[in-house]
Amino acid sequence: MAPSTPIRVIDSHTEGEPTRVVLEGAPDLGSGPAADRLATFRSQHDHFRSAVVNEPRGNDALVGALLLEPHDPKNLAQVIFFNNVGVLGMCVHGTIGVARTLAHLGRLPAGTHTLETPAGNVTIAGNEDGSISVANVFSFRHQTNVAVETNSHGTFHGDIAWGGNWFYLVKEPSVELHFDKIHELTELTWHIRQSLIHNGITGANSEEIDHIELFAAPTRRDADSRNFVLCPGRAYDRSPCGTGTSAKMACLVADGKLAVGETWGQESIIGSLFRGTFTPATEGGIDGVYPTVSGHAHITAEATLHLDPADPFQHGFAP
Ligand code: PYC
Repeated sequence: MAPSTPIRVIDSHTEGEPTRVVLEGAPDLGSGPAADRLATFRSQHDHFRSAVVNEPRGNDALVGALLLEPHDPKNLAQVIFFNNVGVLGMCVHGTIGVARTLAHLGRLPAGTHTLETPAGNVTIAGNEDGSISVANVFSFRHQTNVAVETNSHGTFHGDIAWGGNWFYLVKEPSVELHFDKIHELTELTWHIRQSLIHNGITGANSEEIDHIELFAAPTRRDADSRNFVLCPGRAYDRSPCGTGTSAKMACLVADGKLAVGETWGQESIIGSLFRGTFTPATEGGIDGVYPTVSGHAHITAEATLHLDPADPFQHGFAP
């Protein structure tokens, strides 16, 4: 049987969290805005998503990124992110991975460049220390001190905030934020997420809160906080999660705990670091911030994926 179109990819990791950028072989999604292409990808090409990021070619933590022609030619590119269970409106670690991939290909001229994402346009820039900065979408706190009762772990209190994805930011985690506790942290945050759904607790416009973020004191001297972030498909973020760092900064600013000109150092559960700064803003009557998040990414592989029609697992599998 003839194999399908080869899929050319470049893999990288950003502060430990992997990204797979699809350069060639993606389905034709037209030339519209990112939100329209995302809708087409989600409704018509889910098998492609699964083939690229799920086993046997990928893993639960892997985030895929389709690198597409921009809708507006003044932008550098359009990017559609996806993971082991679906699509993502925005992903900061993935954007840093895309920027590192473009630089590796010699396709990132000096200066700042705009990328179109389904959550809005973001700006990327390379820094002298080798890190990459992402000026993220408008981020804001939606609700504060929301209680959620779990059957298994008691009641938690947290803020609901948007940083390009919806987050529930827990104030008092009952499990120590230590790498040895990954299993317990995953169980805990999964229960919190299910309890949010069960109790009808959502982001704005009834949107599902699909990221849960816990905080504790940092172990690094250059960080202000350490986090654990559960992603939608039950994988934990190896990086400090850039959309989660954006949501956190929006909450800190709303509480008067982070001032203009200050840098927020967010450490991940594996000990890697994002640095965040912000510009205050008001959009649609909502006070929030435009966060900029910086981190390092490294290329790990260049590959061609093959989907063999005779392979019963050609489109991947996930639990
Ligand atoms: O860095 O924004 C992020 C992110 C979202 C999900 C995984 N990483």
